[in-house]
Amino acid sequence: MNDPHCPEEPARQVEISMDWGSDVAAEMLRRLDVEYISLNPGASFRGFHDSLVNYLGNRSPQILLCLHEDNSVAIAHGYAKATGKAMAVALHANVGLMHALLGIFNAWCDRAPMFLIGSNGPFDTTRRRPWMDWLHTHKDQGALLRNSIKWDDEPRSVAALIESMLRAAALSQTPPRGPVYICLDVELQETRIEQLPAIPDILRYAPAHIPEASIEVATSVVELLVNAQQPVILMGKTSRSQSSWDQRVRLAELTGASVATDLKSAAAFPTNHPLHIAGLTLRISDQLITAIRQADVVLVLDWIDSASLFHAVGEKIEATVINCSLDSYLHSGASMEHFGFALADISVLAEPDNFVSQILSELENRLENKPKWTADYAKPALIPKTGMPKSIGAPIEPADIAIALNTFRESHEFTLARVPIGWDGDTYEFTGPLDFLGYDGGGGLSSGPGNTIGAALGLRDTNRCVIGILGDGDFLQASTALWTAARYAIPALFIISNNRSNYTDVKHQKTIAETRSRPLENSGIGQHINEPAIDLAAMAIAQGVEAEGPIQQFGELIPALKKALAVIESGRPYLLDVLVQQG
Ligand SMILES: Cc1ncc(C[n+]2csc(CCOP(=O)(O)OP(=O)(O)O)c2C)c(N)n1
Ligand SMILES: [Mg+2]
Repeated sequence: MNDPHCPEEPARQVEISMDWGSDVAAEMLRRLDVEYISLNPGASFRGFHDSLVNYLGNRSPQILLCLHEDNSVAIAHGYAKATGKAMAVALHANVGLMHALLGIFNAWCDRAPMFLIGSNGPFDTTRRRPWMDWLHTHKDQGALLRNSIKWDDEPRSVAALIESMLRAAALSQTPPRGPVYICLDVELQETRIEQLPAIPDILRYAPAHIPEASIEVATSVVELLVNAQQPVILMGKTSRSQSSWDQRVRLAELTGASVATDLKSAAAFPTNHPLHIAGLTLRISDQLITAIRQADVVLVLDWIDSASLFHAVGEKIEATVINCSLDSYLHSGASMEHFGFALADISVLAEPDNFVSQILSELENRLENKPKWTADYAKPALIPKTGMPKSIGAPIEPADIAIALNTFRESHEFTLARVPIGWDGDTYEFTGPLDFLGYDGGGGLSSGPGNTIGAALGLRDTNRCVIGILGDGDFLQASTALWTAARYAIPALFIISNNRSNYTDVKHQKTIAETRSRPLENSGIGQHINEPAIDLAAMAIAQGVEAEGPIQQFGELIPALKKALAVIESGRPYLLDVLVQQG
């Protein structure tokens, strides 16, 4: 059922029967256990919208009104990151879908499950309203997004719609997961049902069991790991399950493997564990390159772009490489989110969490339950990199945000839904699977606010404070997402790491200027978001989100965070604009 904390639209007063095609689409979402549907309205799905409100009574799923379709999708993406579950998103014919495409690309690259409901038509030209119905009809709407989804359909009858939605739900949740799209023709939505086809038992259309590796493959991997002197495990995309986390820790300790994680993927291993390789970043760290050079066995668990990592090592890889991933099932060549074709002496077609679970007991047996790693768990505490203690009047460095957050971690459980591009992963430890939810998937800005809101929505019933630390450029591309957080009292904390610039691209301009011996001082032109500086707190307040900022002195940071945390703990969103130094 719906989350009782979510302020709702009026629910239906009387029982309404399933009389229209779109009622069936709404009913199916309920039976498929979809909790929320984000949308920006449009006439092309007015029938479906009516069914959500008047047939379902706006519950299970409940509508989340968004002011831009990119935000609708980013919220569903953040929700999937936090819960592993698919939310629905309704998209207006053509134009709403076009707005949504970037978010869909991000979710696709991130392999996030999502139920996209489109609309079209009327397909029959004689039934089109003048002007707009023509503009908002497309012969093959799925063609606009087919390269960024697992499957799409445009069913032509209620019976076909039922089957289509069953298939969509199962496919979206079958690993490798991803968005699916069902387009509802206006005529189908607005058809009065003469005789309702039987809706089958959903449980009889279950997603497929996740495949395991064969016994031969599992045994050969165990053999390699038992005999390895210096194994390395690359822990990439994993689930948010605590038991799978514990199994990964056990795997590392049993085998004595050094473990790498990176900021593209959600937290996969305790970064404060002595076996974790330092240098946590979005990019390829020097520490990781060194570890691969010294390794004799490398176990790759769904690591994003391992081919580039091996290229960066720059010499023949001596280690035996085991690559465990199901991702190749989705590789079509349409886009390049499959990255380079990665080295693999043994390629294991299994989901990494499953595979770790599969080999663990055999490993325990072979090693007689004696972990190769025996050191104490405790690792020296983080050394702040910004020269603490600082004077209270000192300007704020980007890393100070992490350092300030650390001071609250004994009393609060944080989920970082997002961190900015330049985040220094060695300033803030991840100690559990919900501590960090990874990056945007497709490198498309405007995802940060929505991802943060979706994660806060998905984790609302837990005791976690959900925080998105966002670049100002990312935030400004999607700032109207905040209204949805205010409207539905979603307790997300947005901390803007505000350098008043698209600073990542300033660095690119500097690189080009250096190569071309051109003036370095011009590298900020067309990049800085300044003169006039934008009042980000005012943008939040205008949408009903409490806010403070810009704060610019180190001494303001901790008191401001304290206030921010009190607000989100009382169930309301908050924005803190932190003016940080560029660099
Ligand atoms: C939709 C989209 N437009 C443009 C870019 C190119 N781009 C990558 S990083 C960046 C700057 C982002 O600025 P901000 O979020 O403030 O982070 P900063 O680099 O300043 O830390 C831009 C414009 C992109 N990745 N996505
Ligand atoms: Mg910036």
